Amino acid sequence: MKRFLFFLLPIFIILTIGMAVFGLLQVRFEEDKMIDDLRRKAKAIAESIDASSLHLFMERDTILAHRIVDSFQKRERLQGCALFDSTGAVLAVTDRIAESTKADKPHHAVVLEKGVPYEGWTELNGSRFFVYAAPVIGENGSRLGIVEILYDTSYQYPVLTVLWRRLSVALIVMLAAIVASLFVIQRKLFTVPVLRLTEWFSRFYRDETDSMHPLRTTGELGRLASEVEQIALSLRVARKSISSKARVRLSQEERWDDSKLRNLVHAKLGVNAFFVVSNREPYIHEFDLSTGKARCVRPASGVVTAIDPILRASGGTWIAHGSGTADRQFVNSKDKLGVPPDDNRYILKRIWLNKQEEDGYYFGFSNEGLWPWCHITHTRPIFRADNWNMYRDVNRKFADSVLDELPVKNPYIFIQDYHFTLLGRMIKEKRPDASVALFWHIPWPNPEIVAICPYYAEILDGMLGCDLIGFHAQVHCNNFLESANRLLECRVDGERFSVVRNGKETIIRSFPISIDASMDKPEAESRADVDRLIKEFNLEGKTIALGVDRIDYTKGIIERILAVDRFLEKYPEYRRKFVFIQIAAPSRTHIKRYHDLSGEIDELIEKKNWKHSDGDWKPILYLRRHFTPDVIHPFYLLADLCIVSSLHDGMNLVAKEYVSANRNRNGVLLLSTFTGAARELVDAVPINPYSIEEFADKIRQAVEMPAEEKRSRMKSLRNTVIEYNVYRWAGNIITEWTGLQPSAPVGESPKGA
Ligand code: ADQ
Repeated sequence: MKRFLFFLLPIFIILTIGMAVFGLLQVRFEEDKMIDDLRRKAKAIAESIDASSLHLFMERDTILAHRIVDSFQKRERLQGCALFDSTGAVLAVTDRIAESTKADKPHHAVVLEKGVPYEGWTELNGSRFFVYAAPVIGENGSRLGIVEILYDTSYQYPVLTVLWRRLSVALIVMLAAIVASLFVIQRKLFTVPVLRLTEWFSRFYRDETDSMHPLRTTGELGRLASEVEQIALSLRVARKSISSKARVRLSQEERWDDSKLRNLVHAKLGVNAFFVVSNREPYIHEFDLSTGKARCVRPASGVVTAIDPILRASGGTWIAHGSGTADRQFVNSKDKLGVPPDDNRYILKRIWLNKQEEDGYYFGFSNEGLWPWCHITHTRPIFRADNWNMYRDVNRKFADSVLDELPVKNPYIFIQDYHFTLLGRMIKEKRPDASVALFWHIPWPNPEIVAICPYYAEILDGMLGCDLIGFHAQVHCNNFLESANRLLECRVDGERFSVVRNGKETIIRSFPISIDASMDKPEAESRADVDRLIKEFNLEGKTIALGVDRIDYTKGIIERILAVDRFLEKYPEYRRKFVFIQIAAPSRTHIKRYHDLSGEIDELIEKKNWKHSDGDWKPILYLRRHFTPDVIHPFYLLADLCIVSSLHDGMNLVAKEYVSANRNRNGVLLLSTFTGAARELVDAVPINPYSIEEFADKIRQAVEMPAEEKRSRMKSLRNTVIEYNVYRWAGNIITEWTGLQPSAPVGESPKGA
């Protein structure tokens, strides 16, 4: 509509001005015609007096003069008539204009002197009159007097008003007709073909064009449409042939890598669309506070670390909250952009949340409620009703956005994490044919803990809208099956490892997540960075321990510092010889518990450094900021030991990143037994972060471990991480998932038991 107005407005203004000028000229012409008519009439009267009554002026016969002027009294629209002698004195005047003769009449002198008639306007009793004054000329050319005639022109006003009104109506009707026909013409020529083309494009994007007739449009747009159809056709053919070639290649490849995953995705998903939904986006555009310029950062998030390589390999669309301060500057009209920014491999669609939504759904319900609910760290979960309502609304918002993107046939939607427990059900309600999987990146608690959440029934029901739910560890699957069995009206199938509710089956499986071990730069390339770090932080000859975490109470950062402190107390021979580097990314800082934790860590490090420091040596180096993976990598190479001391962790990818980076196999991994990773990385040195004494001894054991033992442990750890990499993880999920038939619920509302 805006565009139509933009197109129409200038035409409308030009036509209006043109028509108004035409109307004015027309009225003016009519007015001139009427005046001309009066002029002719006045002239005729003046001439008739002139011809018949010369002697009247010569002899100043006022009786005759009165008789003559009286005889004109009844003429149509004639207001009056007056006769003047050659000195300008009145000879006779009709009653109605007697007053006018008293006024000065400068034009009389001109009429008498030049002997030519005068015409003009005069005011009398508040009205305007047309004046015609003609000289009476004797036979010898002498000026005998003046005949002056006044016409009433008031009748012209209503006549002109009626004319003006009729003209206006005619002009408005004409204008409306022109605008209406322009509207119809531009719609037919422009809007309708463009709308059809747009609709066709969006259907093609959603794979809905197969059943449609070809796009028949003539003219320039028709040619464009036909070109688009050709491109669409070749794209479809290319996708199908990629899919069949991929099937052949898949059987030939051994180790899981990006190309094997790509082949699997093409073979199994084929031409079907693949969507990932998560809260955290994989690429965030932020304004740099120092330069004011926008820059793109990858968040410190295990979910992003794991899923980004998969989408790079498979392509598809990732839908996530656009949380960066500069995010809006980089999206197209549909809030999408190609990522990675310098090598577009897949589409990122950003969803905008306002402050209330972010507070209620993300900080409130997800991170003050669900996060501590699922982690056994003795931090009390907080479930606020208004947060829950916002959480539900935001899940609905994401569902609508996902549904907008889905093609007509067989879409696959891969939901990430605890932020979207209701999303699977919401998508399935509208699109039962869609295949939906949820991966739960954190632990799942036992039924006693599940039951403390006032909304557990809706949460379980929402999750059971999915076809497949994945956890990192079998113990989390078992907890989930038991929770469903004990708390919900459903049937748990112990053989198939599934939950059946309202006739719909959800498969529950464990898929231990991992990393892309091939991403690391060769050690030789990073040597310069390592040397730079040694110099910058004065680390020459020191034993380096490393921690890399988001600042989160589940990661056991406090316990790690206490263990380092105890280690130095117990084994003082390591003073000046040992440095612990803690890299920590601020996280969820709006939440009080996180804010307090950050302060607590600052204070504790300060205290311990003060306690142990000696000359230019201090035991703890604290780097509290967000780093890119490229910057973290040399720290992994530098570290003689990496400490992962989570109090509870779904998996923990830092452990795997350290192992992957450790190509020369001289590092040691200390790994909390409460991480998912500890189940796979059995050659790590196990630690219980709650036992500070034992933890300190494990640090010593790691520092003093013989080189041969280090090598053999690390070799075995590396084999596990390289073999069970993130591509295998994704491959296993996709294989399991695509083997399922998407099933729809029979459709009752959730009911807690
Ligand atoms: P997270 O709790 O986010 O993930 P984790 O698995 O440890 O944790 O991964 C953290 C990621 O952030 C790593 O890739 C790490 O390199 C990076 N990182 C840490 N500190 C950083 C910093 N200062 N700057 C930049 N990057 C930093 C959740 C679960 C985990 C699970 C993952 C994946 O809590 O248990 O392993 O999802 O499923």
